[in-house]
Amino acid sequence: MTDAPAPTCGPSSDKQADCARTQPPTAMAGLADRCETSPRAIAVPIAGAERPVIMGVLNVTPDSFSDGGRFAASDAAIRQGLDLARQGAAIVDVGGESTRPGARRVSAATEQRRVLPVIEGLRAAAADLVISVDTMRASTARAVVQAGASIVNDVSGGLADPDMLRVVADLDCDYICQHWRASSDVMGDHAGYVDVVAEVHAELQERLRAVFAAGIATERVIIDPGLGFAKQRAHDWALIGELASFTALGHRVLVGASRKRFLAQPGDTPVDRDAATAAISLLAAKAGVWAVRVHNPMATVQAFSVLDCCRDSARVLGHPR
Ligand code: PMM
Repeated sequence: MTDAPAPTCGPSSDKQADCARTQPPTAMAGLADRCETSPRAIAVPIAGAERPVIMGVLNVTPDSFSDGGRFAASDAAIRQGLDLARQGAAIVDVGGESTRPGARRVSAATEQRRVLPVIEGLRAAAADLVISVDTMRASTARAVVQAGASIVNDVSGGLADPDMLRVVADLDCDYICQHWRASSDVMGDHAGYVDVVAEVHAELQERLRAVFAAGIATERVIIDPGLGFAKQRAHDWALIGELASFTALGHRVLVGASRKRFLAQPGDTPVDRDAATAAISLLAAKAGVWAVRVHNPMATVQAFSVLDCCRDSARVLGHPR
């Protein structure tokens, strides 16, 4: 875990996170009810934190693979964003363009028409909530940061828009640089690797050189191996097994496994994958990952509570884990 700075807004106190952190496993049912029901303040990603920050997924799209269409209307999306925060998300990641396999790009105008009212609504309802925006466009990045977002989540790592890195450097906001090879409609054609872990490392390092050359500060950067992006199932699992090699690079690391196809069981639907997602969140915690991006924060909060209780018990017994 690096000395990770907080996103640039809001206070560091977080009563709900403290509440979640201190619940024993037997008390986990109804955890959210016992925590404050108001939207959460920022859970600052602190150095040496023992559990990752939770980023809740809010897709304001008609076609995302898991929640596509459910939150396409702004008021429903704002309600869902606040609910993600109540469940335990310290960050809400708003997306206006689907990146599911096969998805086609939408125009900048469409993307911004979807996300801006939601960011404004969330900002008005929860002044301290950290808002991230999932966009590959510099113009959208500029508009959303002006509207109150603190993090630009660029799944293309600056490859989709030649202006992105310069604009992010200018905005001086946090930047998620994800491993990416090609846009979603053709990424399946680019999912060939000899050594996926080595190649994702090398390609991310190349992106980081471009990120720093553009003037983005090191402490602003969060890296992401890009599970499901130009990856086959076996590639995703190989990356999961080597998460610690990414955290060893010294940057904050974000992992987005939630409900993805590599977690699928025969005959399931994406919402059936929340338990598997929570299990990945635990592996991510063990690897020192900074944040996990999930659709169901409560499942991951419960998984983290198990980990906390395990650690607390080990400390009491004098065998810290
Ligand atoms: N996955 C999706 C979208 N955005 N952003 C980051 N940083 N990492 C991811 O793994 C990621 C992402 C696709 O999943 P969704 O359709 O459920 O949002």
